[in-house]
Amino acid sequence: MVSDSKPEVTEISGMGATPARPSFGSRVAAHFKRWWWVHLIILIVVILVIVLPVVYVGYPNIAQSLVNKSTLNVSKMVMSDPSPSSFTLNQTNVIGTKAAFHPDFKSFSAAISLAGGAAFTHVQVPKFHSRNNVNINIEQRVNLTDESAFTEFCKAVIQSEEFEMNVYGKPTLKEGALPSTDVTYNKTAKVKGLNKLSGFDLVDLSIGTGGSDGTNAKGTVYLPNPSVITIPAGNLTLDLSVNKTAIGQVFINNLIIHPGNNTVPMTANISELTVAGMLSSYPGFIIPVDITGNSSVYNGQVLPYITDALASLTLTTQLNVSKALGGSSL
Ligand SMILES: *[C@@H]1O[C@H](CO)[C@@H](O)[C@H](O)[C@H]1NC(C)=O
Ligand SMILES: *[C@@H]1O[C@H](CO)[C@@H](O)[C@H](O)[C@H]1NC(C)=O
Ligand SMILES: *[C@@H]1O[C@H](CO)[C@@H](O)[C@H](O)[C@H]1NC(C)=O
Ligand SMILES: *[C@@H]1O[C@H](CO)[C@@H](O)[C@H](O)[C@H]1NC(C)=O
Ligand SMILES: *[C@@H]1O[C@H](CO)[C@@H](O)[C@H](O)[C@H]1NC(C)=O
Ligand SMILES: *[C@@H]1O[C@H](CO)[C@@H](O)[C@H](O)[C@H]1NC(C)=O
Ligand SMILES: *[C@@H]1O[C@H](CO)[C@@H](O)[C@H](O)[C@H]1NC(C)=O
Ligand SMILES: *[C@@H]1O[C@H](CO)[C@@H](O)[C@H](O)[C@H]1NC(C)=O
Ligand SMILES: *[C@@H]1O[C@H](CO)[C@@H](O)[C@H](O)[C@H]1NC(C)=O
Ligand SMILES: *[C@@H]1O[C@H](CO)[C@@H](O)[C@H](O)[C@H]1NC(C)=O
Ligand SMILES: CC(=O)N[C@H]1CO[C@H](CO)[C@@H](O)[C@@H]1O
Repeated sequence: MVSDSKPEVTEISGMGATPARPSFGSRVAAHFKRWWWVHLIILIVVILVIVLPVVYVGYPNIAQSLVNKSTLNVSKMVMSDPSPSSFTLNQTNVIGTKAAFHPDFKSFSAAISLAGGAAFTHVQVPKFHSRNNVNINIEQRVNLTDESAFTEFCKAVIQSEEFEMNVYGKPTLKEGALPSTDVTYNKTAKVKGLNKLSGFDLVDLSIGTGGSDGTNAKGTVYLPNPSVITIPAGNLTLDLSVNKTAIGQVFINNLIIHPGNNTVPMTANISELTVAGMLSSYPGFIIPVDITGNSSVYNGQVLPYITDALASLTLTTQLNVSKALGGSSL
C-alpha cells in the first residue's frame, strides 16, 4: 500500500517543480523510499539489542533477585524409621514472596546443612508453582552423606532455642512465555529447636517397684518439645548421677519426641546403696540428679547422631528420695 501510493506523490511533485531543487521533505521521502529496508534492519537490531539483554540478562537477574528476597520457613519436620545412615523425612516448607512474579520451579536437588556447616544430605525438592505461602512437602528416604555434619545438626536441634538450616540448590524456573532461567537458591531458615528439653522432669519415680526386666524403679518422664520437629529416639538409655557419682540408669522404650508435651513411661535401675550413702549430704533427702544421654538404639542399631546429641546435654532435676521410696525406708 505504501509503495503503491508513494510513486504518485513523487510524480506529482516532480511535475510541479521541475526547475527547483526537490524540497527537504521530498528528499527525505525519496531517501526512505529507497532505503526503507536499511531502516527496518536498524530498527530490528535496536529492538533486539534492547530486548535480548532484558530477556536474557535482566530477566534472570530479576528472577534471581526475587528468589533472593523470598523467605523460607519450616512448618513441620518429621523424622522417622531411622538407621545409623538414613531416615525417612516428611517436611513441609513454606515459601514467602511479595512478588507478582509466580514462576514454576522444576524439581531440583537441594543440599541441606546447618548454616555454616557441611551438607549432611541432598533432598529432591518437588516441582512447584511459587506464590506467597505455598507449602512444599518433601517426603522421602534421606541418605546421610556426612554423618558428623548430621550429628552437629541434631545437637543444634536439641540444644538451641532456634537454629539456622540452610537449603542450597540450583533450580530452573519458568514464568509464562519467558524462557527458562536457572537461579541459585541459597536460603537459611530459622527453625525452633528443643531448647535443651528445658522443663524436662522425672515425675512419679518410685523405687522398689521393680519388674521382671531387672530394673527396680518406674515412673514417668515429661519431655516438652516447643519445636515443629519430631525425633525418633528409639530405645533410649539415660545415665543418672549425683555430684558425678553414677546412681543408675533410666530406660525409655520406643521414644518418639513429638512437638508439644510428651509424657512417657520409663523404667529405671537405681543403686539404692549408692543413694543411701550420699543422703547425709542432702538435707530433706532432696538430691540433685544429673541426667545425660547414654544411647539411642533403634531396631538393634545404635543411632550415633541421636546418642551423641543427647550425650552433649545434661539435664538436672531434684529428686525427693523419701517420695521416690514411697515411705519405705532404706
Ligand atoms: C542474590 O544473593 C547473592 C548472595 O546472597 C548475591 O551474591 C547476588 O548478587 C544476589 N543476586 C541478585 C540478583 O540480587
Ligand atoms: C507427610 O506430611 C503430609 C503433610 O502434612 C501428610 O499429608 C502425609 O500424610 C504425611 N505422610 C506420612 C507418611 O505421614
Ligand atoms: C539411599 O541409599 C540406598 C542404598 O544405599 C539406595 O538404594 C537409595 O536409592 C538411596 N536413596 C537416595 C535418595 O539417594
Ligand atoms: C549461601 O549464602 C551464605 C550467606 O549468604 C554463604 O555464606 C554461603 O557460602 C552460601 N552458600 C553457597 C553454597 O554458596
Ligand atoms: C541394674 O543394676 C544392677 C546392679 O548395678 C545390675 O546388676 C543389673 O544388671 C541392672 N539391670 C539393668 C536392666 O540394667
Ligand atoms: C561433691 O563432690 C565433691 C568431691 O567430688 C565433694 O567435695 C562435695 O562435698 C560433694 N558435694 C556434695 C553436696 O555432696
Ligand atoms: C505443655 O505443658 C505446659 C505446662 O506444663 C502448658 O503450659 C502448655 O500449654 C502445654 N502445651 C501443650 C501443647 O499442651
Ligand atoms: C552407657 O551405659 C553403659 C552401661 O549400661 C556404660 O558402661 C557406659 O559407660 C555408658 N556410656 C556412656 C557414654 O555414658
Ligand atoms: C525396644 O526394645 C524392645 C524390647 O527389647 C523391642 O521390642 C523394640 O522393638 C525396641 N524398639 C525399637 C524402636 O528398636
Ligand atoms: C518429699 O516427699 C515427702 C514424702 O512424700 C514429703 O513429705 C516432703 O514434703 C517432700 N519434700 C519436698 C521438699 O517436696
Ligand atoms: C509465614 C511465615 O511464618 N513467614 C516467616 C518466615 O520467616 C521469615 C524470616 O525468615 C519471617 O519474616 C516470615 O514472617
